[in-house]
Amino acid sequence: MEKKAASGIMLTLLLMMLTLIFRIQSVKAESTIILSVYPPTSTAGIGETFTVDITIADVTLENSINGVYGWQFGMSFDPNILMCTEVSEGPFLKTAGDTYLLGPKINNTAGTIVVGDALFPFPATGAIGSGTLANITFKVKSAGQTLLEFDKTLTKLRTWVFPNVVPIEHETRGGYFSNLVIVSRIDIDPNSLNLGSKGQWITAYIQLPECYNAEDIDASTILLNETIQPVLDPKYDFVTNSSEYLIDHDGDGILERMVKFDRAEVELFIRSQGIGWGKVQLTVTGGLVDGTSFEGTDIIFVVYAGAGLRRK
Ligand SMILES: [Ca+2]
Ligand SMILES: [Ca+2]
Repeated sequence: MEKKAASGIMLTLLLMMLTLIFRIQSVKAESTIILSVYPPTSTAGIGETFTVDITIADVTLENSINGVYGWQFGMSFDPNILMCTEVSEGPFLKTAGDTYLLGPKINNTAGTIVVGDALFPFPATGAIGSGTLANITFKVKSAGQTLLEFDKTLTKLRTWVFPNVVPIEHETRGGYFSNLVIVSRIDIDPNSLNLGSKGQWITAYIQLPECYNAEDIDASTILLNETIQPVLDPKYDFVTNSSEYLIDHDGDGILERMVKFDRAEVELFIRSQGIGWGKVQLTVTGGLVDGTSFEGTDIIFVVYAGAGLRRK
């Protein structure tokens, strides 16, 4: 009886091994497992902190052989710009069992992080699906930009195929941090604003320095004097049609991003500053899709005809 049971187990194991070998050979045909920094771009002011997730996506029993049993990643950043203050374990691996976190080893002089995590004891199957491996918190030391880059030799995924620990193929996608403020040229139309007069819009043309592209401006981040959002309603063609919002208004050969602000809102803001006549400095701020900020100012003249004069 015992012998029969033992040979039965052996046969099952043999079949398992054969299946696994077949799976190992077919790994490349399956979808790719991707480790990423999320969000891919971050920004924060000096002295502030921000957190990124290290995520894993699309682990299946096919592309990981038997699920993830352990992960490790190495990451580098510019230590002049950022300081890593904390690395904590994410929930992904715990979905398959108890885990043991190795590290983190944070070096804020070199700008490196190494951390690992393993299932212990080994369950029958590792973690599959998508999720977060770890959360990394950085404190911003100075203005600048840096990649949050995976160290490919230190970044590993492992599965377990009895009796061996086997590497899992994967790809990595690093992140990017920037808190640079690039000075841009802003032209606001009209040049003189008659408070109370008719007209629907105040238009701003934003031209970035040459190494940047106005196309990369994220309109939803734009603010006039840190208060007023531009019109973003997609019912307007100038919001959705790039041939309307990307134009070379000043004719210097470089495209500008055009946005329109609600004229009544801008007027209300100017009045709330107690300005009825004279020069007003308007500042336009915003961000590019990669997290870089821009800022620029223009001066317009406010002319106020006065309520009484206008009415009759
Ligand atoms: Ca102007
Ligand atoms: Ca231009």
